[in-house]
Amino acid sequence: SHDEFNWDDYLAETGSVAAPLSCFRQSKIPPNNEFKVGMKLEAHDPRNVTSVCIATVIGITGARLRLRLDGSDNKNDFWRLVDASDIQPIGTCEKNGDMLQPPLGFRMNASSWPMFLLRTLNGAEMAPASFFRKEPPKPPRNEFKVGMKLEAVDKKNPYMICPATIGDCRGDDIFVTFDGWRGAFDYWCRYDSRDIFAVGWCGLTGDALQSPGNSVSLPKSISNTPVSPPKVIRNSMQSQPKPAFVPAQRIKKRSRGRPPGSSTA
Ligand code: MLZ
Repeated sequence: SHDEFNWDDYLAETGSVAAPLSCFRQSKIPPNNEFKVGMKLEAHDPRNVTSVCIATVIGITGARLRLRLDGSDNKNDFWRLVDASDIQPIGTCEKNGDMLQPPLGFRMNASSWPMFLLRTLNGAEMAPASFFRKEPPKPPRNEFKVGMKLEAVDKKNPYMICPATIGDCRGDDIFVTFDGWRGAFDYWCRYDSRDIFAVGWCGLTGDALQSPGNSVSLPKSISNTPVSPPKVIRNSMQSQPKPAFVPAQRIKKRSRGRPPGSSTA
């Protein structure tokens, strides 16, 4: 439609550059997603990564799967690329001599796990091994630079992939800032995170790339004066007007977060 977000226009209007493909731990061409809703697979429990659990595909979005651990509630869904290293066909765990574990917060008595496991797998449609793709290798080093644009998973709303800018780089860590959201969703992650993608990724996978937010940060010197209070315009996602194309990080000296594990001393 006429007000759809367009990277070419946005990069031109903001005078910015896209982070090169070689920066990302992603395949250059997004992997095909052949999974179907209802299929079962093995997944490491995101809240207890040493446990391998049974998961069901609850939804499909681009090259990602929305997963729910069998025996868990519906409040802890997680999203994984079809080439994620922590999902595998059913039977892999046993082949490795390991045991399938109940998810953290298993909704039944632990003693009922063996029977639950039998029942959940009985007659289940298992995702074939050919649907799982090999995880791409990590780029040898962090090649991101401050100001580069990318598409990134909003970790607070992990079904969303949004336009973002590299706000800072420290060693192997990068600060992902979301355009037009005044820092509310920003996070540090490693340069080889599977949650960040090159500009154009969503266009290739068919994912709905969100539009930038429309919040504009004014410089402190202006926003602190009584005549111009800090302007925060936040519309609902349903009715986002065309973004102002003023990346906050260009006009505001940001108070940056710290990379994980860094000391303030
Ligand atoms: N409903 C939320 C969505 C924000 C998504 C931001 N992504 C960077 C809100 O409007 O706050």
